[in-house]
Amino acid sequence: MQKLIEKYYRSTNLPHIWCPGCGHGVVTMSIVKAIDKLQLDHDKTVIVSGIGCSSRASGYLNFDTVHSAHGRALPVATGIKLSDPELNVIVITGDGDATAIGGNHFIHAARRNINLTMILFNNNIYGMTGGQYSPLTPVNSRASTAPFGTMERNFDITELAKGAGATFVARSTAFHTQLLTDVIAKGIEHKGFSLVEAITQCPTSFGRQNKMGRASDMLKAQRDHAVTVEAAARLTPEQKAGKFLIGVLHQEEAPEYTEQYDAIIAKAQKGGK
Ligand SMILES: Cc1ncc(C[n+]2csc(CCOP(=O)(O)OP(=O)(O)O)c2C)c(N)n1
Repeated sequence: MQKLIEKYYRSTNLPHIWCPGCGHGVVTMSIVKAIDKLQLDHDKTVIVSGIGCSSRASGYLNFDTVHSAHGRALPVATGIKLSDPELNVIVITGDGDATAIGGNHFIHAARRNINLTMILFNNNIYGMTGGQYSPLTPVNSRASTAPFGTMERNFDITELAKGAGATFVARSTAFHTQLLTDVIAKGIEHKGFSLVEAITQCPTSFGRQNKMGRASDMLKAQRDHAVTVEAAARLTPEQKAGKFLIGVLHQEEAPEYTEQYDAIIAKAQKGGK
């Protein structure tokens, strides 16, 4: 662990800003472990984030990084990837950042199948700004903007990604860190748009409002409600009620955007033939 911190973190930017018990540090370390597992070239790996507690992660990582604007990590990452398709471009975002202000960018990046790996830190809430509900806040939850409970149904972001055309979709949690590292590595290896939903606990802004106990209780809830894709295949619908799937949820091959773009440039250079 110490070696990974020395190799991949910007010690000058530490300590981090995250609250005690927050899962964002665990998710960040899973990204680092995936990068290390794949031995990605430091000089060919770029990390782009939006704005939020989760998006602070880019500042702690010692790569070429962009801490962009709220909801705009994907357009910035798209520009970087188009300028040099050889780069590994990893996007770090939160549930509010990615699915509210950034929701339109999200569906179009998925539709284009551009070869980016997006890690969505889903803590079910706008953490940084004090617990407002996001499109991923489970319906009937309390939030500072919904003191009597949210009435809007939440997205299942993995289903939305699939429907929008993402060719790799996976989910894990801050409790299931080995699986999280594994699916992030698979997402980076996949050629096309990859979404990894990383479920992470926010004891301060979400857990406290919803009486979910301490951070350790929230981690236990992740443990108790998650079922691997493989285990789910053996369960009855009654046994699966109230559970969510973790692992690789969807993978397919489809034309990748930067390759298609190069082909269009070549065609234009030949006069459109
Ligand atoms: C254009 C714009 N609108 C609003 C904000 C305020 N803002 C900063 S972070 C944030 C919420 C981030 O929530 P989320 O993406 O869920 O990440 P978390 O903090 O929970 O990790 C908001 C609304 C902003 N910085 N820029």
